[in-house]
Amino acid sequence: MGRAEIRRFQRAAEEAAAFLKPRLDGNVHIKVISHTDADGIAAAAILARCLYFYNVPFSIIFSRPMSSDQISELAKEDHDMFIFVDQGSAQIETIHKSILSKKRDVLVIDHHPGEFPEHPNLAYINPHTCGLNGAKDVSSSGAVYSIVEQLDLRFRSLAGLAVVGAIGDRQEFFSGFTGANDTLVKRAVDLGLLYQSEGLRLVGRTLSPVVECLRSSTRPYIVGLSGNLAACRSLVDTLGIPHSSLLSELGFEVERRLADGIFARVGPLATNEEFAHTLWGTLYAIATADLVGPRDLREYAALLDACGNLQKPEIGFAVAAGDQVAQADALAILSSRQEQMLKALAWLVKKLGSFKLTSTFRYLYCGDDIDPAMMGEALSLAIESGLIPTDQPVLALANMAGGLKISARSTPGLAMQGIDIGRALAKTAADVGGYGGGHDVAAAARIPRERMDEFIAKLDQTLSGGGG
Ligand SMILES: [Mn+2]
Repeated sequence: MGRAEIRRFQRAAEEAAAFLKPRLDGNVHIKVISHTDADGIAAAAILARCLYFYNVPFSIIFSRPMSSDQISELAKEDHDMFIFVDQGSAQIETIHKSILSKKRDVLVIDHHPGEFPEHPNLAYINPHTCGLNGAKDVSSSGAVYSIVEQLDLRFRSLAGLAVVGAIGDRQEFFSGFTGANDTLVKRAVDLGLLYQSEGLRLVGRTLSPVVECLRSSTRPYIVGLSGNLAACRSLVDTLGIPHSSLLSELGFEVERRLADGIFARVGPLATNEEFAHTLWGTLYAIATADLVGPRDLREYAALLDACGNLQKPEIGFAVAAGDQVAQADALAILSSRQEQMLKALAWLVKKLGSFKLTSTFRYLYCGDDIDPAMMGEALSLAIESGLIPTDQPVLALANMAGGLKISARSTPGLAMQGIDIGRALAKTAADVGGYGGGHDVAAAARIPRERMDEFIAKLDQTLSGGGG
């Protein structure tokens, strides 16, 4: 992966912009369909800022990737153009049948794999057609940004949101960004739109007093401090840090001392690479007044993610689109999401000894003790906090209405060894009368509850027979 792929992606953005531009004259009514997660919300906000600027009549809806039925319903609505964001590539057949067949225009701005047919009313941008990896190199917010930047340089001030989406989709790695994300971040820093520094990467560093910032931390979850106000107070007191200060105001030296204090507190975890990199590293802050919302990009991503997860994507969208008034609501949503996650992680920490080990993966049966909708994220956070070893894929299983929900997490390192947890889960779930799928490092499935033991045995077989 190198310059040639980035240039191809750039050209795809130019072509998509050329398709979009004549349709921004105010006479084309546009329907935007985006995804209910941080990336989808950030991407929709970048697009909306562009559409507002040109006075384009438009409406937006947030949804999980739409089913065929939903797209057929959508096609009955009277719009001249449909823009699918953070979805659409995998649904192109239905889009073809129900929208393109009516000679309506479609633009697909996505980073998921799919199909890319030619059609006079269709344009798309997708890293997969450019030799880039859609799971790592760029997300849909970066793709939208690449298009609007072609239309007018003023939209460059939205670069921070493009990176927020990438962070939301976990496209920032310990070594930094890759592909189109890397290019985008470096340029935004050069242009003075983003400020890059080093420090404690805690959500809340620019939002809440330091004691509260530590207490509410779920990324990483700091055993002994997260959820424990008294312990956080005592640590901060020991270091002589005023309770009311923001982490972002402490200055590098004090922040470093606090980090050392945290490392001293967590014992053996201090030498855990996942934990260390999740706690301390590169920070990106928005350096332009054109964006409303938290200054720190990781905080911004957490805010949008919380709004999506608590079924209030429109609140996060309002903030990202520039609505100052929506900010208080969004922050309240972020804090209730953090409290939920603190509880889920506290429970998981108590259960660390209950994980079972097969020859190829680790798993925990959670029964009714955890909300299945939070289980996948709780697993990701526990891994990033160094609580669960990642020498093998990790699964959690929980009861849900009508069956068993399974969340699985793996690592890029295991994926490089050929382990594709998404494929393995899809195959094994189907074998026991369920369904599932996802990426090589994150996947989910649903199966009949009574076939759990069979599923575990079959998945072990699948994974030992060549990695799915
Ligand atoms: Mn995405």
